[in-house]
Amino acid sequence: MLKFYYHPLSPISRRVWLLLLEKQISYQPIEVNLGNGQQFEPEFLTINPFHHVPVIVDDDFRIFESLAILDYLELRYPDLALMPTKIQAITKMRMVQQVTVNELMSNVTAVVNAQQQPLSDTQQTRLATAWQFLDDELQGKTYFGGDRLNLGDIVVGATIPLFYRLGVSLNDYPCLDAWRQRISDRPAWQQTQPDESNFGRWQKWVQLQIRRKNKSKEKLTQLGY
Ligand SMILES: N[C@@H](CCC(=O)N[C@@H](CS)C(=O)NCC(=O)O)C(=O)O
Repeated sequence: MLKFYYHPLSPISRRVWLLLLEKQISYQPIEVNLGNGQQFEPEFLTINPFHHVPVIVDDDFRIFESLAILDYLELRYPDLALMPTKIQAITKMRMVQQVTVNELMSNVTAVVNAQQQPLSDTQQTRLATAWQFLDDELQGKTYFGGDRLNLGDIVVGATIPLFYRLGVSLNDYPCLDAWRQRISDRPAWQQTQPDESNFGRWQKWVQLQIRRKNKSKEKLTQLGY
């Protein structure tokens, strides 16, 4: 059976988890304990040398990098399709995914840490530009895929609810906010949503990573790098 290495609080694992549920693919979940560093153990490093979840292993075929996993699963299990067929629709779906990864997820730790260090003007502008882009994409549509969910909805859908829970207001982006509510009501989203206490644990874990990064930066500066 398809093995799914993940952590239940990892928003990037959630992309794959949502797809597995939406496409009703049977899988064996294998939790990797990121909190105690299991991702750095030799056994896991042979599965993903970059020590990240998610990873899937389908028979002997191993894949990491969430967007590659989504593509693989979509091609391997074409039922309940999440991939559009028209050139422009596929390209738009990719654009939506990449904007989410490059403009939003790259700023998520800064948003978690915003009480300690307020977002810079550049970060705020990048986020607002991304919200506006996504809102424009949703004009007159139910999902990013039009009437049907697609792989863009999966990636944005693992991301926007996270920012929303971190206190980002979407009031100025009514299509995006209505879409957020719509997908959050879907059973796959309900099933993969961390409860309040786990969400708090995830925030603490991210803050710990930030502190560790800052400490090693300080050390390098002291050493003259
Ligand atoms: N580019 C990777 C990023 C995956 C990633 O950063 N996963 C985080 C959890 S959300 C992780 O495993 N962090 C543990 C670590 O890097 O040690 C992907 O899209 O799959």
